[in-house]
Amino acid sequence: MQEVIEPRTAMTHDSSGGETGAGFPTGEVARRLGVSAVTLRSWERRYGIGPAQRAEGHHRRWTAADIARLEAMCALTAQGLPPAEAARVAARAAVPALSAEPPSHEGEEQSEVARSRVRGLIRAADRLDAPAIDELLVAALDRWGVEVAWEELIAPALRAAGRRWAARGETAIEVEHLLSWHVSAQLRRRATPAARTASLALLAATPGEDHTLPLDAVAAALTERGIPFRMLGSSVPPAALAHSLRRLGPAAVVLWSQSHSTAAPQIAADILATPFGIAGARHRPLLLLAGPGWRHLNPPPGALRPPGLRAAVERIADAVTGAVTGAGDLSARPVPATTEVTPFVQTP
Ligand code: B12
Repeated sequence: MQEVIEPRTAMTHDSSGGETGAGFPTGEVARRLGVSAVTLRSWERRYGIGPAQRAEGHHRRWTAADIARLEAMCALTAQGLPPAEAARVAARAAVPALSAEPPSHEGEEQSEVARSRVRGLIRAADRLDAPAIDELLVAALDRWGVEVAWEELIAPALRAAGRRWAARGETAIEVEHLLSWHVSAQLRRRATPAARTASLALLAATPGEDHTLPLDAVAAALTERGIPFRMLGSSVPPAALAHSLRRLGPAAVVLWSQSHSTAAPQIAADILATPFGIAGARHRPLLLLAGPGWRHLNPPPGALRPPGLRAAVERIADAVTGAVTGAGDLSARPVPATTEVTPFVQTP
C-alpha cells in the first residue's frame, strides 16, 4: 500500500537475512509514510512500535524491518483496527490482506464491518494517505457495489469529515478536499454513460452548488444498473439546464442542492413547466429534488424528494425503463398544452 522505502545509507544483511545499519531518521520515515513524526513517537511510547536501535546521541534510526512494522500499522489502522490491536498484529509482522467482505446484512455484524471501514477511511484521510484511501474505496465499490459502498462507507465518512471541519475550522479542510477528490475519482471511473438512447436521466447541481459527490454516486450506480445518463455537474446555469432538457428530453432529472442557499425552486418549477417532444405528445420528466438543500420545500406534483441514493436510483430506473417500454407512467407523463404548475410551498 505504501511506497517501498529504500534505505538511504547502505544496509548490510547478515547471513540470516536480518538487517543491520544506520537506518532512517524519524522525520524521513514519517514523510514517506504520510504520518506525522508525533504519531510515530506516540505509537512507540504507547504501543512499543519503535525502532530496534538508536544511533549515537539517542536519535531514532529506523531499519527496513522497523519500517515494515510501521507500514503494517498504517495498513491495519486504515482497515479500521483500533491502534492498540493494530500494533499487536504489526509487532508480529502479520499483516492480513485487506478483507473486503460485503456487509452481511445481518444487523449488528453488518454495521460493525461497515463501522470499522468508515473508521479506517477516516484515519487514512487524516494521514492524507492517498493509496490507502483508494484501496479502501476500490475494495468496497468492487465487492459491495456503488449503492451499498456509498451508503455504508462513503457517505458516513464524508459526514464525519464535514463534522470535523465544522468543529476544527479551516485547519482540517485539506482532509476533506483530499477525501472528496478520491471519492469523486473512484466513482467517476465507474460512471460510463451509455450511447444516446431514447430515454435517459439528466443529472445536474443547482447554480452556486459545488457539492457534486452524490451526483457522481448516482452516475456510477446508474452505470451499474445499465441506465443511461448525462451529467452536467456542478453549478449549472438555468439556461444550460433548459437547453439540455429540450435537446435530450430526459425521462428523469436529478437536481442536487446541498444547502438551503442553493435550492432553486424557480428552476425546479421551470423544469416541471417545460414539456418537450412533438406537439400532441408532449412529456415532462420526473423531477428528483435531491439533497438536504430542498429539505424545507414541499415538492410540487411531478417532483419527488428521495431520501437517499438507493431510493433515487430506483425511481430513476423506473422512470427511464418505463419510458422506454411504454410501461409505467412515472416520467413519461403527457401534459396538456397549458400546464398549471403548482407553486412551491415553503415549509417552516
Ligand atoms: C465534500 C464536501 C465539500 C467538497 C465538495 C466536493 C465535491 N466535489 O462535491 C468541497 C471541499 C468542495 C466543499 C466545499 C464547501 N463546503 Co462542503 N462539504 C462537503 C461534505 C464533507 C460532504 C458533502 C456531500 O457529498 N454530502 C452528501 C452526503 C454524504 O451527506 P448529506 O447530504 O448530509 O446526506 C443526507 C441526504 O442528502 C441523504 N443522502 C445522502 N446521500 C444521498 C444521495 C442521493 C442521490 C440522495 C438523493 C440523497 C442522499 O442522506 C443524508 C441524510 O439526510 C459536507 C458534509 C456533509 N454532512 O454533507 C460539507 C458541507 C456540505 N460543506 C459545507 C460548506 C460550508 C462548504 C463551503 C461553503 C466551505 C467553504 N468555506 O468554502 C464550500 C461551498 C462550496 C459550494 N459553493 O457549494 C457545509 C454546509 C453547511 C450548510 N448547511 O450550508 C457542510 C455541511 C460541512 C459542515 N459541517 O459545515 N465541501
